[in-house]
Amino acid sequence: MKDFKNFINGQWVTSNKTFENRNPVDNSLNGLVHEASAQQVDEAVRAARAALGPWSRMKVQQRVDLLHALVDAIERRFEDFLDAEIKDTGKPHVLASHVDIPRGAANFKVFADLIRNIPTETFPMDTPDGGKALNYGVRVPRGVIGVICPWNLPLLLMTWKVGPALACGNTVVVKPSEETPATATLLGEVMNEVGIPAGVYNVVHGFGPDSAGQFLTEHPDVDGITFTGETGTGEAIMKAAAKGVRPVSFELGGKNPGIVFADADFDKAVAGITRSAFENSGQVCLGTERVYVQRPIFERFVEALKQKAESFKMGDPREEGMNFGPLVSQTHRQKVLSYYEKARAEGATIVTGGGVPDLPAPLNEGAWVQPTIWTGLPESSPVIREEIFGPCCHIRPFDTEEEVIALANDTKYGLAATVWTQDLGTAHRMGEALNVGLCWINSWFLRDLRTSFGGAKQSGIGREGGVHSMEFYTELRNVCIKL
Ligand code: NAD
Ligand code: 6OD
Repeated sequence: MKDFKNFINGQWVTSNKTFENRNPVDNSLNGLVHEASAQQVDEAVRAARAALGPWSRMKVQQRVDLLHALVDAIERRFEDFLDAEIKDTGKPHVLASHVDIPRGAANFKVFADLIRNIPTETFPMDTPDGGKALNYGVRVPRGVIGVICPWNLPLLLMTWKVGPALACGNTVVVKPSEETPATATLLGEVMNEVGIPAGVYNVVHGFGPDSAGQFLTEHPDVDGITFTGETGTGEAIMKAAAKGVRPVSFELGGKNPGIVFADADFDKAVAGITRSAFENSGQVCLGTERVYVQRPIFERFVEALKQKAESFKMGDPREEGMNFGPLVSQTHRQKVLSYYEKARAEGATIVTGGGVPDLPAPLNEGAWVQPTIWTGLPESSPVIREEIFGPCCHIRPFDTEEEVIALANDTKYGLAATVWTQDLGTAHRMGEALNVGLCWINSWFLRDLRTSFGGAKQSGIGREGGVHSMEFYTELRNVCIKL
């Protein structure tokens, strides 16, 4: 059994208040998490503040070398990270080993490389007295960054923020999700191993309200808050950040459309929507919970997706061939099952699933639900309007491009869309018409880390990725020199 301690100023810090961390595969106990007190969060912020000067003034090449050493160390301890992530989330080995952990390392590499190659603007100017002046931009670190993370892709989403933050010369205090403390804690060990100075990376464990999340976001010495999670939590954090007018970067919820035109490559579209609806058991913010299929292929598509959904293999995530895991927790399972119940009560046609799978002990103690497909619900249904964050989707037929654009955009969210068509004109028109931050055509979750990432409407504030991350993790200063 593990003890997940706070990592403050390079030291392991215990708390007299602990809570259990359970494996959602079978509800077995992974370990105890040490919940940080307000005083411990304050110590973490102070440590980050003290480390800020030396870290930000360190030669860029030295900082870059340390981050590369960190990448090497994550790769060396790949199996430890894999084991921690699988135990915390129950996600299949194939997913954690191909997506989560490699991205954990890549997030440091990409931003370490980028930081050496960022141009800033210059504006030579004529002055009123007939002379000359030169304006140029300097990017300086924002300061101490509070990083609040969700549980669905714990290492990937945490390092997606910590990578650019550290590369730009900031220091961080990370509050991982209470559901998934393991990889953020392990990263502390690796930080010490490679010699990242104490206080540059700190981890405080706990919950949101009246716990480490609130203590961190309300702390007056935190200069900026980057958050990934639910839109409602974003509202609470925004209120906390308003005190002291601290900037925020938000990656929030979604209710993303998947759109399949009749001219799409049918098999690729089915495979693509299978991934976007069910990967990570639907616990991906970019996932597709609303599918719109053009009428001529509607029946065939529903049948093909049903077959895919019924072919997933559930079980021990480390076993060969397992490709579908449980939800992250019993609490989240209750939420997802409540939508399964709502769909039934509203008279949806349940194409497949709709309940809990019949699994042998000890898996029957885990947080499993069946992959589920519905048809026949009105667009006004909460099942179609609200983010469920489970392995489920509703499929509806459409006739025209204009109609599907209106359907897809009729939501308070605007995170992502996936569109399947072989017509280049349709592809371009959809890329322009869909009100989202990310539009994938004939693909889904295909990531180039230099591109912008973020959501429109209530799906987020700001963009991260490549040079866009510099907008949040640095302040741009204009220097004007009269020559
Ligand atoms: P959540 O909002 O419940 O929790 C996220 C984090 O916020 C946790 O660490 C939690 O402890 C903390 N928190 C909660 N209340 C807080 C408060 N008042 N003050 C400070 N911190 C607080 O989200 P979740 O359930 O962990 O993750 C699922 C959600 O995240 C979904 O809505 C999903 O769409 C969203 N998400 C979005 C993206 C994106 O890139 N847009 C990516 C992944 C997940
Ligand atoms: O790929 C990324 O950078 C990213 N932020 C993915 C988010 C996935 C959400 O669940």
